[in-house]
Amino acid sequence: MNIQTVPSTPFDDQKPGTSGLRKKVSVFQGPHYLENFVQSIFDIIGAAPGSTLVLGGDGRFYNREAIQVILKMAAANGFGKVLVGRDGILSTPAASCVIRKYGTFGGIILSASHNPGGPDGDFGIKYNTANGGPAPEKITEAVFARSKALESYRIAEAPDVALDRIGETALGDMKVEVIDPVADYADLMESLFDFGAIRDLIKGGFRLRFDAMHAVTGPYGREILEQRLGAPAGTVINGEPLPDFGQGHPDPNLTYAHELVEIMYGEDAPDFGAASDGDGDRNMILGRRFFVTPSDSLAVIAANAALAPGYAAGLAGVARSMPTSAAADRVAAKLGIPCYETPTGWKFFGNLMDAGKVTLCGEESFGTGSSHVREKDGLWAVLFWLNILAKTGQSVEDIVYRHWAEYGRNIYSRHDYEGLPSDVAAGVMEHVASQFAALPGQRFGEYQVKFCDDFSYTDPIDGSVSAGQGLRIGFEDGSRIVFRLSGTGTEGATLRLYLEAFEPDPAKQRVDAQLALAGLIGIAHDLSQLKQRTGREQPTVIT
Ligand code: G16
Repeated sequence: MNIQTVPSTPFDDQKPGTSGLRKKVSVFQGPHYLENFVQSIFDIIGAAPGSTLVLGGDGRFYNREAIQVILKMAAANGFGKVLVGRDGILSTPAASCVIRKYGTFGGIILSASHNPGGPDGDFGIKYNTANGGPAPEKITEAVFARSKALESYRIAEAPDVALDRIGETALGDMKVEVIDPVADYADLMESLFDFGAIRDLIKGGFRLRFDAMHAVTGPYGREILEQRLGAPAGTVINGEPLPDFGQGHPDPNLTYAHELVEIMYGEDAPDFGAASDGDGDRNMILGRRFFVTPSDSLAVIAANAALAPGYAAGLAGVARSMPTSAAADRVAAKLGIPCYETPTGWKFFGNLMDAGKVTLCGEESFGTGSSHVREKDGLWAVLFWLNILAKTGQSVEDIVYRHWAEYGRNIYSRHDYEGLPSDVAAGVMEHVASQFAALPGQRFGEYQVKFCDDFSYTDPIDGSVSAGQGLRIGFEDGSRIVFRLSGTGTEGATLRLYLEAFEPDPAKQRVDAQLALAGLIGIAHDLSQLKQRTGREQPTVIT
């Protein structure tokens, strides 16, 4: 096999964000762009010759081409074997599962998550370490530094590898094993949940819909829900993965998963609805005409974890990202287990899970998961809910209402302002932060400011510090306003405004979140001059 060393020039914009490097497809298609980043990863991770790598993606446009390039570069960089999902497909949690199950050196996942795909859409790439989780910041920062100095990359001269059939082929000295992308993951799910009870629930007439949004979870949903759990054909909608996601926006929220939302809020709605995103790690849970916030979903799962066989022994602890509501904290307090507050980004949970400090993790950004893998996991959350529904016999709505009555309700919402000019978004953040010295003690209507800060996290395991993680304004009654800039967009800046209030009285809990939070929304707008500075009257998305 002929290995070429191709001269290249460094790029200065290959800084991984919240979850890997995400750019427009056209940027990745530019000469040497993908190759440089992949070589930077290989240079930094220092895999011993003969190591095994996992490779797969969410099937979006450019997935197939990128897989062939990475296979040839892996061969040229001394890997002994690559496990690749058939047709280049692996959902993010399935990739994490495969890395762990086969003890590989790590894996490369091709995805821009919930961002739209297609020739004009987004593409992304990230590296996961041997624990199955996203590389921590010390690795992503080293990769970025390397990318700014890289002057050549290595690639094998070889024909493309056929990826449509399971089995092993050779690429020079390296083996390429094409694996079933679904089987290992589906087996893991079956080991964690009471499939018998869920099967009986469905047999008894319980109706559900799962919207795969033309993204990666279609084949996973069909195998698990329709084949193994016996849900009728058609339970999985939009189940055919398409390179452009059917021109949709594969983000499971009330705005973008509108087909499912119409079904669940329509006549004769099913009992349960759920959706997942581009790469299968996010989830949205719906009851009949009822939306479960991701923060509540984490809390409900934590409170009912013992109902699932894989968690019957109890939870070591829970963790949530800072902007996620404190609903899970209340459950943890009652269970007498620790609750950790981390910056946004699943990579921050890895150390806690590896050290056995937490079992469940969750984020307001429609992410829930556990130590079964090291990624958030959309279908896992769906199955956890089905397990809870099967064991309690209650509806989604009843489970949440009872939960609020017991623990109190953390009323929660996130307002996103997408595609802002970066300087405008930065100006809003600076303006808010500039008031921090004067705010504590000030009263705004019924709310009195208790503290404000720019969230900083010291990892309790390795002592690493991550500063500048979001502006928090906390009030005496436990309510909160948070301003944060997204780290996953590819165009301009997205400003996120997170709002949270607490209502302990069951008689006042069944209120519309936007109405209940109106006072806090007003304060947030006054403090940030959001409308004046952005010219936006409304958020782009409210979740
Ligand atoms: C990624 C991260 C999550 C994070 C989310 C939103 O999810 O893995 O941890 O919460 O982005 O991040 P941001 O608020 O910075 O946009 P995904 O599903 O996009 O990989």
